[in-house]
Amino acid sequence: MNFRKFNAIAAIPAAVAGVAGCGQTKQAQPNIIFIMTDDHTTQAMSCYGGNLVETPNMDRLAREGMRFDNCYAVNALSGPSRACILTGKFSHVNGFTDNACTFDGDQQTLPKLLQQAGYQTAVIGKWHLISEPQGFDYWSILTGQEEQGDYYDPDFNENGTAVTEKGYVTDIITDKALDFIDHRDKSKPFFMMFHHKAPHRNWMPAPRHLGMFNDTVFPEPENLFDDYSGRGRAAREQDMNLENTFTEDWDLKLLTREEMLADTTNRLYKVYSRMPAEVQEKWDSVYAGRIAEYRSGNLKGRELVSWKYQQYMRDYLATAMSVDESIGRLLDHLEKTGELDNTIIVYTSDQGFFLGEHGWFDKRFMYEECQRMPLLVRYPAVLKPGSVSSAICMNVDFAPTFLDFAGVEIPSDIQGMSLRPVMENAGAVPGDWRKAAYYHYYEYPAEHSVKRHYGIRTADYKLIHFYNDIDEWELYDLKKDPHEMNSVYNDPGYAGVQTEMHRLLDEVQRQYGDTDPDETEKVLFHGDRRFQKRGK
Ligand code: SGN
Ligand code: CA
Repeated sequence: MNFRKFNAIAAIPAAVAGVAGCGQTKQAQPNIIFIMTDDHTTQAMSCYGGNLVETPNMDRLAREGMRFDNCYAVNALSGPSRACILTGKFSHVNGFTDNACTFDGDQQTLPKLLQQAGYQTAVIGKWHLISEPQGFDYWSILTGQEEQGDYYDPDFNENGTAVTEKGYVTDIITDKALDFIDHRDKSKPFFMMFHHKAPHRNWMPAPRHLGMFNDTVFPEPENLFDDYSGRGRAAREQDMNLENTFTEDWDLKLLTREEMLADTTNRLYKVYSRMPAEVQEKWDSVYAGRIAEYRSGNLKGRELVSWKYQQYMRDYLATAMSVDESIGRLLDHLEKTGELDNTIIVYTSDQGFFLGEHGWFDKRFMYEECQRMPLLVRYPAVLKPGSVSSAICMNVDFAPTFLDFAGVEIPSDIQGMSLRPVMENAGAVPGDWRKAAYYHYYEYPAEHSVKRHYGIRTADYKLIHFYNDIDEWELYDLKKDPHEMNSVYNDPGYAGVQTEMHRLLDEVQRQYGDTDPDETEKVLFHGDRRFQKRGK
């Protein structure tokens, strides 16, 4: 590790170090560690009641802090979610509507504002916004595979210099984060964005976790065999299902070493070849049984989908183990260095994910499993341990929340709102709190074929409009139909609810300035770069 980079940091923001906001002293500014994983979802966390796996370190954050049960992505895709978090603004305002965009780093962002207020700032891990980070004193971001990065021996851009690190991505990102904490300028508070790649597709576990769930049979979601009869064309015409979309090589890893060596252009080989020989050996032995089982030819129809679901869960959940361990390492480290209680520690993911619900993997839809983001916050100075909040929150709220705690005036053009009143109130929802989360997804036509849509989610209902390619509305009664199996749009029994949800949607779109989605689409839609290249 090159410590000179941290020494260089100390010199940079000296000119602004005294500019603590709102007359607060610098000592009053807490450190902020924002841990964000990629595609981790609440169903895979025991503290959210998930029945798949234990996540002891995430559970510790929930036990010692606050769990938010209604935090939503406003555009459930990586780049867009990250841009919303950095700016506190919706996609149509920050300009990053889909993964083929390039982030306009010249705009106002959270790290720039915190830096101006005397914070030392860093981003480590997945960035995915194409343009070089601005507002960070230190960055070490994943490069390669269109910035998704690699699981093994990943490449980084470290303050403008290309470096390849040996080892497993989650461990390396954690090492870098702990290193930053140790070697930072200790005269300042710090803001660190600590962004994991795991557990993103194609779900490659750390060597120590390879095969750990091979003998585990996971419970299936009750709607694994959804026939989409209760919904419209968007659900039927997606391309993100285990039955047809899930690939034998990339997703299921059903290639022997010999087969991979015979076709070194295969994507699985490309990532396999990054692993050291002893890990490749372990990989070969772990996947041999799976390959043999598949090739026995006995798996067909529903049984085959169930089997794919088991393999998917084995890889996804084993990959996510490294993230839980990373949180454990971070908490231990902060405890040892005496920084644990004066640091706001946030755990979230760029969006949720489908773990077989509706027969799907991936995200993008405004349905519960992926619209909902995990959000855990530990900060004992303010938060009641073990508290839970049902306040409707969005990822655009993170920036104003951190600014608020840092004593920085929240710029009036930021669209999210500070969660501080909820946090200070043991999670209780203030009387004047917002009634709906807004959503707008743009990336279509593109990989996974999820049609563009917008909508709102309130405590009890969800209204969605698929407005492009088709013109279909869906309405869900979330109390009666939590798995969103039957749209009740145009059901006379819901006429009043429907009218009220339309009124609220209009109001929210006016409030956020997203009144003409068709126009936004013409101006901002970029399509999916890889999809265009493939010409699919
Ligand atoms: C890759 C994945 C997709 C995934 C996108 C976006 N395909 O393209 O399955 O939806 O990333 O994910 S893969 O064949 O390369 O694995 S995001 O989280 O970065 O938005
Ligand atoms: Ca993601």
